Amino acid sequence: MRCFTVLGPAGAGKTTLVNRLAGFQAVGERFETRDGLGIVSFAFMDEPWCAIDCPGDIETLPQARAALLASDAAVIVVSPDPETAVLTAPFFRAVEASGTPCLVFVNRIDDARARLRDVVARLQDYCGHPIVLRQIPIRDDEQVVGAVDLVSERAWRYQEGGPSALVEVPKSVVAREHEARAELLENLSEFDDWLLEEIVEDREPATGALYAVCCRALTENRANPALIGSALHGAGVVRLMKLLRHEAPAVDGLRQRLAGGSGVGEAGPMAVTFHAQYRKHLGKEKILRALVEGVSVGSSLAGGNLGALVEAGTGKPASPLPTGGIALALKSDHLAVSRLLFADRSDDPPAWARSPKPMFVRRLAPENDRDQAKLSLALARIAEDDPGLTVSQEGATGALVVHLQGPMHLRRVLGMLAEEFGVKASDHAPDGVWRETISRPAGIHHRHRKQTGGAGQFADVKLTVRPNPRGSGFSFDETVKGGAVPRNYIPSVEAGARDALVSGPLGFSVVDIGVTLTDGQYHAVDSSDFAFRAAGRAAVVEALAEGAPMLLQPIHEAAIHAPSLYTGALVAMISSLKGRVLGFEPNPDARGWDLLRARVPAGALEELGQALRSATQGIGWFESTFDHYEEVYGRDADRIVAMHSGVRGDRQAAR
Ligand SMILES: Nc1nc2c(ncn2[C@@H]2O[C@H](COP(=O)(O)OP(=O)(O)OP(=O)(O)O)[C@@H](O)[C@H]2O)c(=O)[nH]1
Ligand SMILES: [Mg+2]
Repeated sequence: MRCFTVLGPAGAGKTTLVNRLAGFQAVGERFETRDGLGIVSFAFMDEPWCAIDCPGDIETLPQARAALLASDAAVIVVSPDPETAVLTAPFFRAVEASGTPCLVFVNRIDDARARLRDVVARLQDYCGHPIVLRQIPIRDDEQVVGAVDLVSERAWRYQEGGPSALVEVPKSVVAREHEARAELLENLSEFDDWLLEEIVEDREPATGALYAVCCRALTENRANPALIGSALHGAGVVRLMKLLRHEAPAVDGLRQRLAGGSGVGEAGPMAVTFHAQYRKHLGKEKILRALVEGVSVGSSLAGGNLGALVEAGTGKPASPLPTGGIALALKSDHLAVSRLLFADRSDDPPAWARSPKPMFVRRLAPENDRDQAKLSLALARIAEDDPGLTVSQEGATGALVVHLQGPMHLRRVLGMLAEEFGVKASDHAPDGVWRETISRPAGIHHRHRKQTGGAGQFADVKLTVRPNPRGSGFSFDETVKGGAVPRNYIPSVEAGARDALVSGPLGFSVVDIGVTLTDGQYHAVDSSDFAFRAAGRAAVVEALAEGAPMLLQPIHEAAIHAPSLYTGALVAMISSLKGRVLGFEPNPDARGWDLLRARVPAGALEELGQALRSATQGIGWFESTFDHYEEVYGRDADRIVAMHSGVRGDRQAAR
């Protein structure tokens, strides 16, 4: 069985196209995953095929990347509108990173207003390989009514609801056809010396040999052929399937790609899992593609036995799978998703199949406090299967923080928590990660003394606190003379000082201060580790308040990815968020994209995510890492402190 992934911007007509293809000879029903991937099996010229229809919504790009793990080829479906070419950028980028042979289907040709060559030129801005136009449209009164094939030089007239009819090349397109064909040959001659020679010698290359060059160009992933058609009217879809059939590689090409090179022989993976979902009462189902012959129920795969295999669309038993066959693996708990499966082990997928850590961050809390552990467990289960989700815990509070693809993804995760795991949860803005320090030294003398029943507590300390350089953290030393504080109690004073750092006078944890214990007193009976720890803590608490506390905000360094078209707008946007642009340059790994580096206050990251999304039609994203802390003064500081004490108040009230 051969398999390709269909992807492209929302509304380009991917689902319409896949339904058309299935119409040739459908096998069972379309199988739809919870996140919207459609798995469709059909036959074309009596050979089995499978198409994976990905939603155009950017939030499901992680699923599309995973689908490429199981794909011999990719079809990028686009609209014939040069103005929307930029929307294809994320799809070209994902497919190129994966090395999947890719063809472009310019759909909705019935609705085309622009010139096809302008459309292709704008698509080329985002595609690293040459896009090689294989057909040109035949127009009748502006309306596209057919196409001329540039290799065979045959013309076809579309017929509603039936196969296109072979016609003579209309006189009106002859000149354009010659021009486009010359361009095609020139493009192809770049990968073929024979063809180059034919052209130089002004000979007419044989059609069969020309097809062979086309086939190599796609199989070796050196060019992307482009076809035109209308999924809605069934025009050009047979041509598309024929191109895939004759020119796209079969499953061995994928196996080699996954093994990271050529000549894999026995070494390549036997199968891949590219999607999984949990179903209440049924457990987990994984979608698996066999890359070799003989994968069947009971087969040893990833160090365990395959439990059950059923067809995705019909639920019928599907064992043994043909080479390249796709099925749902059930009762196979040992299989994880997005893995390369060998008999005795499973490997991580190549880096291109993994998605960057998403930038949309929310804190989740159970509606019922008692469900905290259940929520944590359920999120971990969901994240196992969801390549677009990561879960972490907030350092100070232990709250559960999810990194998601966007608001729709959040809704899906909350829905799954409720329906599949019975946990109702609500989402909140993540806590800020501010810190505080002091701006001047302070000295304190504190005596801890208590008389409780028989035994008393006594500890007396004198200490100073001072600001440490930014980034140097906490330090402790002592200058105690003559055993005023006995050696064995000094670590307790330090432990007390550290206790005081958990929450400073402004309500944040305290960094970058130095504490020196200078003097003190003790009592032979009543002094203890406990008493000195309490004294150290109280002394530092008082000293911090004396030391003119100051708010620090974390500054992140963000790497922002967006088509270069948007870079100007992004530079302005970053300044308005009090960030600083460090520089930008063309992204060497993705044609048409810039990589912009900026320093941005952590408190502005959420806003950066939203602004970036709306400025780039959802295409741009960033990854950020903590860089350093910076002082915040004046009204900005007051606002953050007030907001934070409000949040703390709310949470305490909720307990
Ligand atoms: N005129 C015209 N309309 C089309 C064509 N193909 C699809 N459409 C229409 O475009 C709309 C979107 O089509 P879909 O197939 O759902 O698009 P999609 O690419 O699957 O969209 P998402 O799954 O949302 O990303 C539907 O109303 C289709 O009828 C076409 O060739 N010509
Ligand atoms: Mg669709």
